[in-house]
Order: sequence, then structure tokens, then C-alpha cells
Amino acid sequence: MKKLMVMFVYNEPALFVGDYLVIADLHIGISREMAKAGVSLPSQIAGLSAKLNGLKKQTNTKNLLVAGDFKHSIPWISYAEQREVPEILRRLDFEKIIITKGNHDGRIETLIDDNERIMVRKSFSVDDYIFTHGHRNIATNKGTIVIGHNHPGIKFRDRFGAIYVEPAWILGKVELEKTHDLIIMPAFNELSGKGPVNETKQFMGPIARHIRDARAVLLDGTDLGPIRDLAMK
Ligand SMILES: [Mn+2]
Repeated sequence: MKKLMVMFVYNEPALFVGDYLVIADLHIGISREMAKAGVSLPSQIAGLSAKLNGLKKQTNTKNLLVAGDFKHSIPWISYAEQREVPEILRRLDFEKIIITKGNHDGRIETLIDDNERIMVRKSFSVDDYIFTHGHRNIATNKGTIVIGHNHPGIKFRDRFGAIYVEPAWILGKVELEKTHDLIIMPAFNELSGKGPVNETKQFMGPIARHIRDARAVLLDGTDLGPIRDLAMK
């Protein structure tokens, strides 16, 4: 049988493999969290669900796999999440939704009423790929590990001095029980912040921390090469 390959979706922080559309770091409820800090934003639910349903059509997939941080607040359920998590799950037009639990997904099981369609797991495998959030280690024989958690970005300064951070894919290798390919996904929710890895040169979590030969690829496919060469000048 032919092995499945991940395909990156052009200009989107999403990939697909077989019947699965894959994203990470959706952070449902973050806009309401920002409202508390004095930034008033409309709910993102309609926009995010429409975008994901569109990506499903575009990639001809059936199921959604979220590699952690489906929701935003860490140990509890916020009022916004209590309304917004069930609402977006209703609006998402996928046969199955698999959430590999992130550090922000505390008690998310209590917001799920359809355990046939929506599954919460530590990790989930498709062919030779294993998806997990990345705040905890995993034991696996799969060739490629795909994680989120880092919200990676690359910091640029243009010739007028303006500084901006672009979301990016990070590709590298990691040594656990054997050598795996490692893919660190950009965060799907733009409000959730980005870590400028060419500046920090650091990755979070027990898997990403040991990445080697890390290179950055922008969402349009531009390969920026090794991160160690991407100094922020
Ligand atoms: Mn996150």
C-alpha cells in the first residue's frame, strides 16, 4: 500500500493527510479573554468555523484533527468557552473531530456531548505520522511527529524599520527512541500570538526542545533555510 504524505495547505496554517485536515492551537475563547483586558473583539466562532469548513472542501477531507489547544484558558472552563466550544463544534461540518489534548484544554471533555463524533486523545496516528500537542513527551515508532504548542513565527525587519512576525512551519529532526522527522505547526488562531524563533532560538516542550537541523518555511512555501542562520539583525 502506498504511504500517505502530509500536504501543506498553501498560505494557510493547516495541512492534510488522507481524510484528515490538521490544525493546531485554535484557542477558542481567546477573544473574550482579551475583552477582559480591555480589547473588545467580536466572537471568532463564525469566522473560524467558516474558514475550517472551507478548508475541508478545498482539501477534500472528512475529519478534523486538532493538535492541541482547542480552547484557551488553561486549568478551567471560562464562561466564553462554555458557550463557544459547543457552538463551534456544532458549526464544524466534519464527520469526526479529534482533539489531541493541549495544556490549554483542561476539562474540555465536560464540554463535549457527542463522544461518537468528537474524540479527545493524548495523540493520534494517521499512517506513519503521529500528532500530539507537544507539551508532554510521547513514546512512538512513527516516522514523523507533528506538534503545535510553539506558535512559531519568524521576525522580519523591513527596510523602513518596521518589524513584523510571520507564522511559519518548522521542520527538523528529533532523537527520541529513534530519529523522527518533526513538524512544528503554526498556530491556527492569529490572535494567539507568535514566538519569533529566529530571535529566541528556543522551542518549548520536551519534544521540540531537542529539535535539530530546524528550518523555517513560510506559509506560502518560501523555505528560509536553517534557523541558526536566520539572525534577527
Ligand atoms: Mn497554544
